[in-house]
Amino acid sequence: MKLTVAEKVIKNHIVSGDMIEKKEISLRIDQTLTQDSTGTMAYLQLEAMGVDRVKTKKSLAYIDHGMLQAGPENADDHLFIQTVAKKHGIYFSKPGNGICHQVHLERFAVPGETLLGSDSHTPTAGGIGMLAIGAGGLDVAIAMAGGEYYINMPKIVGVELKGELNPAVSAKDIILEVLRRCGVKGGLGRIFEYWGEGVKTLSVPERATITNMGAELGATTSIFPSDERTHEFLKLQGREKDYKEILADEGAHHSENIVIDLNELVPLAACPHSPDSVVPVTELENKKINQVAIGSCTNSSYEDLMKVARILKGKTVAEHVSLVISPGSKQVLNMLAENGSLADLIDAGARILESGCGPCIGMGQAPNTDAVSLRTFNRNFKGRSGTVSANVYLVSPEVAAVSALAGYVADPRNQVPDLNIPMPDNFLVNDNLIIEPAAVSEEVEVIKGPNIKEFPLGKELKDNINGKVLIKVEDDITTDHIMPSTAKLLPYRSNIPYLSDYCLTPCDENFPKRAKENGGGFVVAGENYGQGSSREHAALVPLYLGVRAVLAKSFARIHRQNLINNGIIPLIFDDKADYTTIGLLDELEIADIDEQINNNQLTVKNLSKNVEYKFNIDITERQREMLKMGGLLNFIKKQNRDKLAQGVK
Ligand code: MIC
Ligand code: SF4
Repeated sequence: MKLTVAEKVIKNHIVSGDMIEKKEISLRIDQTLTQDSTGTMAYLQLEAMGVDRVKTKKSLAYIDHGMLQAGPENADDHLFIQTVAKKHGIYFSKPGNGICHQVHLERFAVPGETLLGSDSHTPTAGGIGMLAIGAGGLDVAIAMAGGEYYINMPKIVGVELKGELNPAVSAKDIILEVLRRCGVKGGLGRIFEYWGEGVKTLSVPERATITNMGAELGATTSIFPSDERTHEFLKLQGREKDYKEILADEGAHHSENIVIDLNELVPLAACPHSPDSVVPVTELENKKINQVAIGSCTNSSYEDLMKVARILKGKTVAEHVSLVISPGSKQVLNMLAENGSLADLIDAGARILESGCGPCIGMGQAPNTDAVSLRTFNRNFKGRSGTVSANVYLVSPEVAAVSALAGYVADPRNQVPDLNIPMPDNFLVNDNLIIEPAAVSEEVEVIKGPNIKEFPLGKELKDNINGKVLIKVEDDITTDHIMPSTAKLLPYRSNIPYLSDYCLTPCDENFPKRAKENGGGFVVAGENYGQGSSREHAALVPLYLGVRAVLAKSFARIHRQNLINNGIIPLIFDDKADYTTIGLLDELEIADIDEQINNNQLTVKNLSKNVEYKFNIDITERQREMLKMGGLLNFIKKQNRDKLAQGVK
């Protein structure tokens, strides 16, 4: 059988199931990564599983999100993660070392291996030919413990790249074009595999920009082949030994096909407030801007920032524009410092931030009221910048830089210097901010500051569930709506009770109060509920508030799994028209749940309106068991107890 790159990696890692579209398979995981804002929960869960040392080839704990440190909370989280990592055999990347995805690509990602990360942009490593998937913290904890990762075999979408990009058109424009065509729900249940003559024209960091933002399609992951460009990148990183060629077999089959002629692409921008609201930059030309932010795991590589430095060199940022730049990693920042480009950026008036997520997740640099902010990031959901009234446009570094100078949205074609940035002779390698795990676990004390609180555990499913509709929301509700992550809230990622007062408040500020007064109940939602991040908090916090089921037209992949992992039932309307008839505070009942759930079909009675709705749940046998037991952790504990009991016999 002729295989694609993704299929080859899957085939090498498959533990159970067959590679048949939509059928459940489980994969052996070689590497894991966590970052601090999801990591605290993942490590509390690892501890709860009673695991001594991780069983993966390599596991990393990065600190890159909560770095504002306006109080002790973030630093307490960092200390917890540092000590828990040291104890359990996990490498720790200190704050300042860079954004997890950028550092992982540079220093750890290996073609042909599997990576599971508690961050939705984990597919960045697909740029190097790794099968890299984003998941909730609990799934990552299980992978660290040596468990497999379960998915339904995705469809493989072949994205053929023809030709070559024109000057000042960039990798960001390729992924914006894919988003323009497929939309934020278009990737569900799919892997986007890039192939064709255009692939070799793209460097590994450019490929990583594309696989990174493939997360915005809702895709399982995206992947490039591992070829001579991959070889070149790994060699310059001093990691030639990690190289392995992985090419698709000639004539390998893709279930769906997309063709992009790179020669015809133009600079694009995603308009507020969705990454798929894509238009040519020319349509926005001369729009006055207030802020430009360059960085994030999408566009903060050495190559990206060198282009920006070339554009800014000898010029000055427009009077009314604030330009902030957050380099993706210590390696990138250090190389810019060494070759003088950092001086060019500073000289032009850029505000240089430390290497981390920074403004991408609202950690500082919130723009002014009603601002127009141009960002090289991957998400422009309303309010994510920290300013609810701001309008955020997602663009390439080239567009961002020329616009920062002009003070207006500008087209970089024909007005910029030569942007052909050759690969450096060598990347500057210094892993002194990577802390190795302890040889003897017992010697390490795990330090838990007062901000580290217990997390809620789901309960066994009762046969009948009653409750009120606590909120009704529309399509495309993101996890940033469900559990906002501004500078004020991110420090409380290990404190579920505190976060509970902010759950779903961007949609309805009375939701937490209503949920508490009614002792929990139901959430009703439109299409693609839970799109965006992998944050498990978007399930854990509703669980804490007593949410038992979410009734939606459809769900985003990671969030749906997070709901199941935490014992919340994700129900899908059989007839989408029923959505309109359910009202806020309607009393709902699901009876005989145990039996109904076995049939994958559930009837929900609306006692207030005296009508019945049909839902399907479309879960696997394993997920069904999990829901019955109140979530994945209970399920794993039971499995362990069973194994122990068998051993005792
Ligand atoms: C994001 O970009 O939304 C985040 C913040 O990196 C999240 C993780 C989180 O919420 O902690 C993600 O992408 O999964
Ligand atoms: Fe960090 Fe932003 Fe990337 Fe999320 S998308 S990992 S917040 S840089």
